[in-house]
Amino acid sequence: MKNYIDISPEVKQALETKKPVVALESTIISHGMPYPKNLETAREVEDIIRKRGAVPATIGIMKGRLKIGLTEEELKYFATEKGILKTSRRDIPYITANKLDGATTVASTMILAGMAGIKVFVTGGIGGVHRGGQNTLDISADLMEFSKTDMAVICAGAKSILDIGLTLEYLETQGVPVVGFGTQAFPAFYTRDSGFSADYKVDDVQTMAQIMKDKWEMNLKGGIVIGNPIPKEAELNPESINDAIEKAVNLAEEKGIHGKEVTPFLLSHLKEATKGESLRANIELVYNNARVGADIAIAYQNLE
Ligand code: PSU
Ligand code: MN
Repeated sequence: MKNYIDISPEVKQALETKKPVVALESTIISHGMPYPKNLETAREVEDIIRKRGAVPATIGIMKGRLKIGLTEEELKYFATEKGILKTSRRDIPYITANKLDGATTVASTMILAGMAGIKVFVTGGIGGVHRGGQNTLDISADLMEFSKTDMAVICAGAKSILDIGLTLEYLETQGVPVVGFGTQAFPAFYTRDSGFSADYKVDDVQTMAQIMKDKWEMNLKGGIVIGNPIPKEAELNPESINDAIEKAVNLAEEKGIHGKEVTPFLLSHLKEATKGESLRANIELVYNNARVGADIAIAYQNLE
């Protein structure tokens, strides 16, 4: 495995000295946000994590090498370079074999972070069952990954571009705990309450860390979805954002957009439709997840 992985000096030292490390994905940089906001956000997220006392490890694939921890220059590369492939589990071996660049999704970031021994991962939102997924079988590989890879994933829930009810059903079937951090409601990314309930409400990072430790010590394999709602002051108006989402989903269907293009199309369309409001909300919720994720990583490391 070592033959494939490059761990940055900062992350390597942290892992060796048992400091808390927080993984970050690169699809959100290359395919989730436009330049230069993507780069600013990626840097700021890393800084937030460092300031709280943990070490960030942004993950991606460069020229076929699995990178755990990116330099400033490498972050910029992911933020600006065209032709970086959106990489989920299925794509990894093709990309390494052909020495290509890949931005990692939630699924593939979980895999690569897991290879490096990281247990906590901060993102914006997870993929899920797309609307109409019972017919199209468009179910993000993120969900399957939660049944396979041991990782606590702090997110702001799942966007209502998805069918959140079916997403939660799928996670239940796969045996994946879905926790609301400080809330019983499963959050809906731009808004604090999806109308669906998380399995459990957990109010503090110590309890969260104990759940992680117990799950993995008992060899109950897999990930944990930690839904951390967007801060109140950054939340979008549920009616207007859901209306915009409805229109975006219909447009994607009309245009025949499918497969891995769907999520990036919807995100960029929503940004236009909301005059940038959706992007602002997206950035704020990621910062909020970085704060909570760093604290969970620290609490977990203290238990170990
Ligand atoms: N949610 C966001 N921004 C993103 C994504 C999700 O708010 O950029 C990305 C994540 O990388 C996630 C992926 O893993 O979209 C899911 O894509 P798909 O539905 O094609 O599996
Ligand atoms: Mn899909």
